[in-house]
Amino acid sequence: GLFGKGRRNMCGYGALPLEKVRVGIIGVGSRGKGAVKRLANIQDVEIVALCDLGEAEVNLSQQTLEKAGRPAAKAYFGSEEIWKELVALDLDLVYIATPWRWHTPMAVHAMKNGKHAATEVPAATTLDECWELVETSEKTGKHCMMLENTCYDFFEMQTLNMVRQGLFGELTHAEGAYIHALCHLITNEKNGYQGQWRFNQNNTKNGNLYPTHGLGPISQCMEINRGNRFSHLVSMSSQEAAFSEWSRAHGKDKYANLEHYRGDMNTTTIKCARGETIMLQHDVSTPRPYSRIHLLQGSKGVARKYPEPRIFIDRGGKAKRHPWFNEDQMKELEEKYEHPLCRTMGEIARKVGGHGGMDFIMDYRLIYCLKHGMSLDQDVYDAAAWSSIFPLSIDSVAKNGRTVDVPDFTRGNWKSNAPLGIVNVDP
Ligand code: A2G
Repeated sequence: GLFGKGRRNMCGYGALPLEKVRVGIIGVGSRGKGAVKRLANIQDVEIVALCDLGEAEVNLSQQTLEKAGRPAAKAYFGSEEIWKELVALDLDLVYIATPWRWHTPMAVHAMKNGKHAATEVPAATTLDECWELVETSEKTGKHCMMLENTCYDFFEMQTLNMVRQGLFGELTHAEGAYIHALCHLITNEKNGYQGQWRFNQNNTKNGNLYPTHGLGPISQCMEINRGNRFSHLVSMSSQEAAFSEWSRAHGKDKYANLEHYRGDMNTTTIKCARGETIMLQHDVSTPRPYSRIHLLQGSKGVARKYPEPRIFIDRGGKAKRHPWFNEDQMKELEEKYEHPLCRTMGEIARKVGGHGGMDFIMDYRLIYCLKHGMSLDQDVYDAAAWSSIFPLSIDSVAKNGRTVDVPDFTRGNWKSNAPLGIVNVDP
């Protein structure tokens, strides 16, 4: 309900149920075109309109709709402002997969025009944007979900389930990351990020520029904004080396001598109100295997996803050593604790795809919650808190690693907000 003049608590908030969810998608490039395919595979979704700067991108997604036996969507392309025409249509949801700097302006505009908003990660890149999302969602009563797909990956969902059933005891520490060698994409001037926007971000900002893939699932386990919150953080970046070396080795010397390019590895330590610590890393330069780490440590055990999923739980007894569980024990745990949503949706999710299925589970669940007038698994406070590490880490790095406070975007409601609904879903 309302908790102040024109202000609702959006945590646990359910909007009016919908029979069909009419969607407009802004941005159908490398990320958005997959969303078109996934949403076309979900019942009671109507893809009303598509928008992109490029006509070719829109046409490609029209073909996707045709292949799925869906009617053609209204098409918008050709100018930087044309997305506003899409937002003006009769829609329930605006789905945003554009470069970072557009996420907040588009989500805010959508909500102000009476639509729910779902945006790619990060939802915001400044604290002002974080607050703007929160205030707009509260004032309009429209949902604003950040599309953090990693929250719906199979091991993340299983460990969330296990955390809630107390298997790891009391959580004390977690580690997450976005470690992904992206030099080839960041320096690709033709088929990389439109106008090289990701290079421009990395060339002007030093901190954790992509905090949410690692942080989202951990935050759900630690009940951030629902009994817990981020309190403060410290952040440091290493020197830059891998990006310039890679560029030199690949004949791209113009990227090899940049003065302000982000340091390779950023490490941020976040302290939570209940006491837990979170170690969060970002590195999109170094040639090393992909990792989001996803380590959860409690008083009774530990789980860690990368390089391969491992779990250990202390079951008492006299053991002095604590070896990772073997394959049989891992299988047993999976059978017992696989998240119900993965159990029912896993097969079709793997078939439709999107990072192995998690993207589909995310979209399916978003539509399900909207249809049933339920609160979303990721609300505007999560979008704000998880994204805020972007500007806050930059701030701490610039101050030689000094402590920076994380704002309480719930304005105190984190103390009484109910736990996350996804833990006991009945899909
Ligand atoms: O690489 C992956 O697909 C990322 N997603 C995505 O966020 C983006 O950075 C992309 C490169 O453009 C995950 O790692 C889940």
